[in-house]
Amino acid sequence: MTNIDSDNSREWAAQAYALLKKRQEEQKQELQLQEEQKQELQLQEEQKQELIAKENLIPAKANADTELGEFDDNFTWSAMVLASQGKKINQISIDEIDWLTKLRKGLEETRKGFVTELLDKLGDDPLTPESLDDLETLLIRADVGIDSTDKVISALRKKLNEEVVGGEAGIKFLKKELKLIIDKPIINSGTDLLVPQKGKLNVWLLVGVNGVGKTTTLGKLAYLSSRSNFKTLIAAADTFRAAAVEQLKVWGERSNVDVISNQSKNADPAAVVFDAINSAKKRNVELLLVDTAGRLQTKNNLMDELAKIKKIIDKKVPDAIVESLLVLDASQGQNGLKQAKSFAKSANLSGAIITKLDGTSRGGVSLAVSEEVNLPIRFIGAGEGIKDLRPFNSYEFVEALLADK
Ligand SMILES: Nc1nc2c(ncn2[C@@H]2O[C@H](COP(=O)(O)OP(=O)(O)OP(=O)(O)O)[C@@H](O)[C@H]2O)c(=O)[nH]1
Ligand SMILES: [Mg+2]
Repeated sequence: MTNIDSDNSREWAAQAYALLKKRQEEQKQELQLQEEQKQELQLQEEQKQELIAKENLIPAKANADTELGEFDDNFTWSAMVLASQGKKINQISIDEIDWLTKLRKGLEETRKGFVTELLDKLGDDPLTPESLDDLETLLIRADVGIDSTDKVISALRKKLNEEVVGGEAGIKFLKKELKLIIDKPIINSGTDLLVPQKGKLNVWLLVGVNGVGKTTTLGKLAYLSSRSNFKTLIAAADTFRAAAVEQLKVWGERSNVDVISNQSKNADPAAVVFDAINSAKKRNVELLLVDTAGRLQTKNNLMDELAKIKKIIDKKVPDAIVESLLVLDASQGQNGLKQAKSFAKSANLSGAIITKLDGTSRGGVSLAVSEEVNLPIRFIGAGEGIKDLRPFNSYEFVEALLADK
């Protein structure tokens, strides 16, 4: 682990675990109490035969839907990553631990492909020009991309010419270089974290080829957004695929967000967006999430359609804050990178969302997207569940990518 002494960190993690355990016990007790009160009330209701809906009297459920897992290596690693970012013990949540554990597990395949081999090769010995050649091959194999790999290897070579670099220091330096690559487009964009601006209409278009995870990602974003108290609305502008609207409605229900759609066959996507903007204005919506088609008759159609949607937005709400987010499936590796390049040329993108980081060995493609397409990564998805998407954090990503177990 970086920055912190490992004995202290274990102790820190153990304290954090104990605290979360206590919190969870308290939540459970609270739930139990609620349950008992509920039962008692129910009884009274039955006795009095009054028609009072019990949900009006008792909150539906306490917020304890994520279970604290074991105090294991995953917990310790996740807690240490949070600690080294300056988090205090009483500031961490089970959700954060849960996500970091997922991220680390998700990147396991990518890591196996290169870190494990790299660590085996490096051992505790200082880096040599030969080990750099090995590293180069491993980075390319992990889909990091030629440009990013060149950058990292040249930086390491330069360092090696100046001083002796031990194995551990080499990994530390590698992490720093990889983080620099990912951070560059984020810094250039002027925004660390993509968050809707309060009190304004923000429109986020989710674009990308078919099957990459646009609709699923939109569902997860709707959940994140409504849970963070942004007034949220969904526009079902993928009118090409038959089941797209139904799929979105399910996500809308899960996250308690309305979906604006047009059921008629071959409805015009731009017209759906038109209706959605009208609704958004009426309801003072802060975030309008727009699902778009991944496949039309031809690729040109797809780009034309996106251009049309953008034109409608610019015309109807010129001061809305518009984000065009390219959704990329990490498991597609270099193919995904090609798609990103072709979309970037015609679709005027402002960011990327990387999905399906769980179970792929190609998580390295995130670096290629940053370096070669110059897009800030805004969110990452590592699973099909509603909570399996998080704002992108380059430190956590690189730590998970190079975690040493
Ligand atoms: N394992 C995993 N599966 C995911 C993730 N994101 C999406 N999927 C799955 O990928 C499949 C395609 O997802 P969709 O959201 O329908 O993709 P889409 O881009 O909207 O597809 P089209 O509408 O056909 O263009 C679904 O089975 C999702 O459950 C992820 O982060 N991890
Ligand atoms: Mg879809």
